[in-house]
Amino acid sequence: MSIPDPSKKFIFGSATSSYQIEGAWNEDGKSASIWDTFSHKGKIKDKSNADIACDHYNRFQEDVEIMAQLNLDAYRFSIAWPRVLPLGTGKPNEKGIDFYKRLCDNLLEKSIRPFVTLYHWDLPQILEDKGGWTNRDIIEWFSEYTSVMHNALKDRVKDWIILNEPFVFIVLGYLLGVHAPGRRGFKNFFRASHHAMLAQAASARILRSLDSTARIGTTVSCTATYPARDNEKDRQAARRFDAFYNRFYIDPVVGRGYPMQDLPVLKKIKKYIMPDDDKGIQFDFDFWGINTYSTKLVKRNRVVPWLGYRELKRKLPRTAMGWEIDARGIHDLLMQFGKYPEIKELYITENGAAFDDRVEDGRVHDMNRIHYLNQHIDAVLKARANGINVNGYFAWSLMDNFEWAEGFRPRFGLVHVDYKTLQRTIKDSGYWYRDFISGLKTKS
Ligand code: IFM
Repeated sequence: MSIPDPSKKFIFGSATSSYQIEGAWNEDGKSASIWDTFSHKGKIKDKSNADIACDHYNRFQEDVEIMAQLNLDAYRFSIAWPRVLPLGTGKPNEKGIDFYKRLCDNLLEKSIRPFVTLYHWDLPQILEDKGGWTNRDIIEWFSEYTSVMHNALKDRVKDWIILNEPFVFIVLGYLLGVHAPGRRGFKNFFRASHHAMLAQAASARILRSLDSTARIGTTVSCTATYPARDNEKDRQAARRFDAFYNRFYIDPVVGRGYPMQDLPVLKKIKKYIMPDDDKGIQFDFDFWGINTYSTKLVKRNRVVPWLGYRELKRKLPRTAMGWEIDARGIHDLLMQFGKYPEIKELYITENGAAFDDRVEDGRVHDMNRIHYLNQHIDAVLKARANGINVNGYFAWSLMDNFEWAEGFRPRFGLVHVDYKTLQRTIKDSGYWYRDFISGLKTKS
């Protein structure tokens, strides 16, 4: 069994995250994460929780079989920190670690390359009780966790992703309080942001020092933004949006600093920056992962406090999340960040759409998703043809799962999951993706 060669060929995969699919929330020594606590408090739209979710923890072999049937080159998944370090730090939980080893072994047997995300939002509750991301000690906690996971998976994994979408877990979890841990306010937001950047770079440096052949990346959520009208006011609004949603967690890492010029409110972060931190948050990643779903049209609006822009709704088709469908965004983001000289390689680490899917006679005819994927993959390949070094696309998601504060209603999967029976049904989009991938393989 060997790790598939990370050569320059374009890879197609799919992505998931631990809390959204694993279930087994308290099995085999796992402790509670902030999402267990948050959902158990009834904070989710449909009052659900992911105690069972897709029960992937107990059904991972079946799921890897499905991935093989879909012809996937790669699978991106995340580690549940409280499953492997129930106290957040200290003694590792061998049973939890063993689960990820077995998952990787199954993937490698099928020649599916594992891309491991270290943090996709399920912080151990015990660390949140000490302040979570607002406590600067998280740099040490996260570093320790990184070493434990590297030691556990070093023979099985070459591709590491440090964080998933800092914007989302920090803005929604620490500024607006609509995601776990449900905290609010600028103070929490800026502290958590800066500490996440420091912890991210520290973790990446540890991986690099432990394994010079590891490929180390991180992911960001991005939304291409366009001015509503062709005037300076709206262009400025678009720059502000871009600074906040897209560049806030990229620019400081590549040495450009927090984009305070474009969005003055970001200056508040200075209070939490200690001497030498500007170097401490930098890391020369091997690759950046872009997660993107939609685009925005914005207009200057002084009434909206501190942001100074307003989003405009368009008459575009929408997904079940209400997100407008506009495939030019994925192309334009790749062009924008692919032109950063500091960025070596890009992947689309998430892209996909939720629709109200139904199983009919054992099939799910999700033409709308096929159309969405087709358009978006096309736009990615166009950016590649335009000279951008983008080398992979991961569909979100392998299977329907727990969509955070929205609960189980939105279905993003290539595979339908019946949450009562846990039966998996490959959707038409899954078959389409399989055929699309094999078509490309036969051509190359
Ligand atoms: O389900 C999420 C995922 O966890 C992070 N990126 C966006 C997806 C869809 O909302």
